Amino acid sequence: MSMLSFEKKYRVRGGTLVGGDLFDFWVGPFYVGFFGVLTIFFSLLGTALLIWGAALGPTWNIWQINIEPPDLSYGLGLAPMREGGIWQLTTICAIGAFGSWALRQAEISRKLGMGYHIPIAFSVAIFAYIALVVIRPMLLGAWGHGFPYGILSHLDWVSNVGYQYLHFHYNPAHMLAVTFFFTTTLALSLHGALILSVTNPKKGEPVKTPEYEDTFFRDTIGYSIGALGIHRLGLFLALNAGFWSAVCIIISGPFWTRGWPEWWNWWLDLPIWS
Ligand code: UQ1
Repeated sequence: MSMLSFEKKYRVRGGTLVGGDLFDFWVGPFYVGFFGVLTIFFSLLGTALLIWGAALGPTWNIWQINIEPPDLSYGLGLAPMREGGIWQLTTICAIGAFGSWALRQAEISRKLGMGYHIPIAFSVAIFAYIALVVIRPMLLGAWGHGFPYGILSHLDWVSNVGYQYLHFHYNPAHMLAVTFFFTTTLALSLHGALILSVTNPKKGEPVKTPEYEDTFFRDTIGYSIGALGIHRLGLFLALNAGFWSAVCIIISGPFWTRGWPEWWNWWLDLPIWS
């Protein structure tokens, strides 16, 4: 089926999560929907807030623009706009935009009769962001523990929070997250290379069959995970990368306040060495 006749068949009303036919239409190639409208609303408002915050600041240098969260003394209360309120409203807009985007993905999945894998995967990325700017600040008792919105300033925040725990690479959840990130790149590079190698034959030669894919890996490592399996593995690796990233920052402060190298003293403290 050509793309044009496919779209005629599947671009039909229905499958929305709220509001029935409200906003159930397309603009050019884009599905709009209630959550498309919400995404645009939150994105425009959030961007306007960031531009306002930049206009108040000392620089228009794109690298140095910085929108700070409120001072720790404001605790979990609302701060005046110029003293962190802009950061607080921007955070609400960001969560609103990301959440609406995930729900728009869910509506499109429903329309197409597909699984919800894409919005679920995206939700894990949203969870990692919410861990940084909502969950950890609430557990620590102040919005000021959120990270600042700026290209260089957020890098400084990551560096400073890392050194606050002496050596973040000793954080066991951070170890898991890093390992999952690297393994994700390994899996995707193997998979991408394998698919391109079998689907780009020399001129005049046919595309190779899945048996070639399986045989390559059986010949090299004695095992092939299979065409469906590699995608299950890839999704599992990527979701775990995001999940353990969120865990590693949530436990830093709320559940462990000393240096992370010291956490490993549980090993030296085992009653088996004497
Ligand atoms: C694999 O076994 C496989 O099945 C044929 C793929 O599918 C196309 C792959 O892309 C890759 C990378 C593998 C190898 C992966 C493992 C974990 C053995």
